[in-house]
Amino acid sequence: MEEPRRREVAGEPPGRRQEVTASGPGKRGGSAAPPPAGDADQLFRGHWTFLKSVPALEFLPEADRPEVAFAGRSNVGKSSLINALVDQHGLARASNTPGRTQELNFFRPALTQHPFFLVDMPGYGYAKAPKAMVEAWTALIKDYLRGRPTLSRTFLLIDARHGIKAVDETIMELLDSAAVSFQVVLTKADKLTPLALERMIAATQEKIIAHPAAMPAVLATSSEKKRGLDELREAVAAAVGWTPG
Ligand SMILES: Nc1nc2c(ncn2[C@@H]2O[C@H](COP(=O)(O)OP(=O)(O)OP(=O)(O)O)[C@@H](O)[C@H]2O)c(=O)[nH]1
Ligand SMILES: [Mg+2]
Repeated sequence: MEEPRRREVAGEPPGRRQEVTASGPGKRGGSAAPPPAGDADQLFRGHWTFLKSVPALEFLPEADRPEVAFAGRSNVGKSSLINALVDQHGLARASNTPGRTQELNFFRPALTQHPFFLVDMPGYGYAKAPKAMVEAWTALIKDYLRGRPTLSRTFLLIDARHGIKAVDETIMELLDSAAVSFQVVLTKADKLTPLALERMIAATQEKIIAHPAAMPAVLATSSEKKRGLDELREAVAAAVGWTPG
């Protein structure tokens, strides 16, 4: 398997933002431009299965294929977005109650001509959970994001109503220093007017300029209204090195 991006950008000089972003999401492993719109559907078709829940790094599945992780504050809509992406209600457990996902959950497509994992992560920044629990989740999230060699890209979910918060900045800095490329995805876009959403996209783009590991494009999604899903599928497909054919 080709070396993941994190190794490509590790230790590069400050100008590396160009390296990370210039060739767009298709850059991983040196692959070409992203596939044409709509084609990435093929990668998500068919049944998806839950592989395992990982409470500590020692239980991670073998690092034998690329994976993309969905990270973000508690309740931002990570699990819902995974379900919408694969069009399979209830694959990842979503809930009204913050702190629903407490372990790293690995999902894989049943059609395995291009094997990869989608990883649903526990949310961070949930102040009401017991301190010890929060510390354990945070350590798991950080250790995983920093140390997983086959993590091709992290999709960092941000609630479109609230924008990037200090705790998100901390995670972005961690991803910068570990040289793990990440893409910001706004969630719950259905809660905003089109104008407010445009403004939030622009404001978010401004904020991520400072982050060398950030993909420049900010995606806007709604799991509820099934918006922005094709763009996200294309970004995932490019991140895991898939090309149509
Ligand atoms: N309006 C709206 N609500 C959404 C959307 N996506 C998720 N939600 C709601 O947001 C709540 C949290 O969704 P989850 O998918 O469980 O969020 P999560 O980030 O996985 O949460 P944790 O696992 O607790 O960190 C649920 O009540 C969802 O129904 C969306 O696109 N639009
Ligand atoms: Mg969840």
